[in-house]
Amino acid sequence: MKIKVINPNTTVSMTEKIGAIARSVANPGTTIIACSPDMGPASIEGHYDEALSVVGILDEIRKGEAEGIDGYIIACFGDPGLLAARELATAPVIGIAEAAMHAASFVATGFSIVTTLSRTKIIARHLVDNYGMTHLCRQIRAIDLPVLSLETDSEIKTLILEECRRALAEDDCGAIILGCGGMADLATLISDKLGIPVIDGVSAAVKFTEALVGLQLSTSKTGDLAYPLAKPHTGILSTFTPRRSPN
Ligand code: 2AL
Repeated sequence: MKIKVINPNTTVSMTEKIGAIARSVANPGTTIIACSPDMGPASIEGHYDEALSVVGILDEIRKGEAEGIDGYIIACFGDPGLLAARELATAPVIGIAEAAMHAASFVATGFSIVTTLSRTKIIARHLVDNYGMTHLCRQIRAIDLPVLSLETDSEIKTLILEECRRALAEDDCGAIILGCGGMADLATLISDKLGIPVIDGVSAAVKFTEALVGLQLSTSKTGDLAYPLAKPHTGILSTFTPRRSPN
């Protein structure tokens, strides 16, 4: 099966890291295609970045549907454009935040999230509430460093580890979720050091996508996830007019 892992930011080193982690957990018969959109922000750290990233994500989904992709992963912790992507796709689409929270709910009765900048905590909080995970989320923590410092700052691993250690000591949580696609390579290291399940949403999303494809479950085209209605789009969105007819 072919899984397209879309890093919604345009930072190539992060896309490569996310792709490598996805491949390391994928089944032998799974091909991981990791990409970032042609257009979009270099990192996603707020509502504005999220909104601008969605058009590029939808472009990758549209191309993927023509390429025979079996499942998609949106590899940014805000799960930007998730429901819009599901409208465009027949194949399942999974966001890394929802995958991580669901995985955590299987192995613990409470989790904390450790993310990047404090301003992104509200995005995680909205997702926790939307996904019905409020009763499980003990705390949302931030290391207060920008996303791209994950690519450049060698000290950042220690900061994340220390924040996870504080979560374990103070939050009464049984699992920790890493709140950024760029932290995908840190879960095993931190889990080994702290002796607690540490969940990277990219890995969880790969395994959930494989499960859904294995179960022959595709995105429902009944109701609100039906293909978008055909109508003209103007300006720089003129190529985004849906080509498929709605059901
Ligand atoms: C993210 C993420 O996962 N990738 C990105 O560019 N921004 N979200 C976050 N809270 O760090």
